[in-house]
Amino acid sequence: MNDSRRPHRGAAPEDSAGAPPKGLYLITPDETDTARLVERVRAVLGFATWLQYRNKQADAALRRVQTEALLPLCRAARVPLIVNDDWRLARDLGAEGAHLGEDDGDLRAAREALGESAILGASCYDDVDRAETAVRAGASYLAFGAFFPTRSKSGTRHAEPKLLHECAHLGLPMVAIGGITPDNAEVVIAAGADLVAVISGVFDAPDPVAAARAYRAKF
Ligand code: TZP
Ligand code: MG
Repeated sequence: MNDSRRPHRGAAPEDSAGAPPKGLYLITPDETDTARLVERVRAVLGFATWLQYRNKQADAALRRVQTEALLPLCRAARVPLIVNDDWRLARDLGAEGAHLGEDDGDLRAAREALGESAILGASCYDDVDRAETAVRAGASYLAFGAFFPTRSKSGTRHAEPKLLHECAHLGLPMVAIGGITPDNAEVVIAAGADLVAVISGVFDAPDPVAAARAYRAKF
């Protein structure tokens, strides 16, 4: 279903033909019931290009348990697993990558620890300078947003689609995040987003499978 998924640890942010990844970058909801989390992810994982494990309700022990639970699922589906916030957890468990925001430590240190082939994402919010710095520090992709209102994160900075145009020359895959629905996804894709990162649009949808399919169909 998905040509840009890579099967192994150390997946580079491109497919076998060297093309940038495209599609749905699914992000997990704040689900503290691990069995339920696994089932919710399992139902829609086949539509995802990448999965990010993110859980702002979980403590470190639960995050480890949940990452361990998701890894075999992702391996079986050949979807790279990217751990939010914590590159050490990604390294310790052999996940394919980590996603770091401004409070999550040094990108360069993460790159060094995870190796050249890890998928290393940088939150760049609404900030071109931050994106340029992330490129130099070894990011594999740049995430921008929030493009639209979201209830999944407070205190977001608003990004305009034109930011994606402005950052295209940096040459890394660009991820758009924040309130992205199947209806508004086209706005950010047309502006240059390679992937749309989504939590509630899939996991809070009345029919998560239909929603995931709808995002996938945009690419
Ligand atoms: N970063 C910026 S907006 C956001 C994050 C993690 C939340 C995205 O969630 P949703 O439900 O897809 O708007
Ligand atoms: Mg973070």
